Amino acid sequence: MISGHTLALSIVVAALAVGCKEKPAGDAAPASPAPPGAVKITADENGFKPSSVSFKKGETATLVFTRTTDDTCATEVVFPELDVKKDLPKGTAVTIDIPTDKDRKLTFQCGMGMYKSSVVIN
Ligand SMILES: [Cu+2]
Repeated sequence: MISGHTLALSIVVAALAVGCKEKPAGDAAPASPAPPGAVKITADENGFKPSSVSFKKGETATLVFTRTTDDTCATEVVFPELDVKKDLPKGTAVTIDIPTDKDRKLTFQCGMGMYKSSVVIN
């Protein structure tokens, strides 16, 4: 199940890789310090890493995204269920607070809907 998903994703990534770099390289800004308890997520040529994060219901949950390469489609991160979309400038930590008021699984992905990843709250 996981391998099938990964394979399908790889094909999509390969097919779109050429047309996926829409932004020029910017100067890397210094990363701001992450709040305590935050989970760091790297956006690189393989997508988001880790691709699955879990938080306890009711606890403060923060994700800190940092893009480390220009060779990726993940120049922004989108949380469709939260209606959140943030640019990920290379080398800059971008903090997103995750609501943990109820059990659920949230998806996050790049702007084109590839690199699907998840946050589980339970
Ligand atoms: Cu993409």
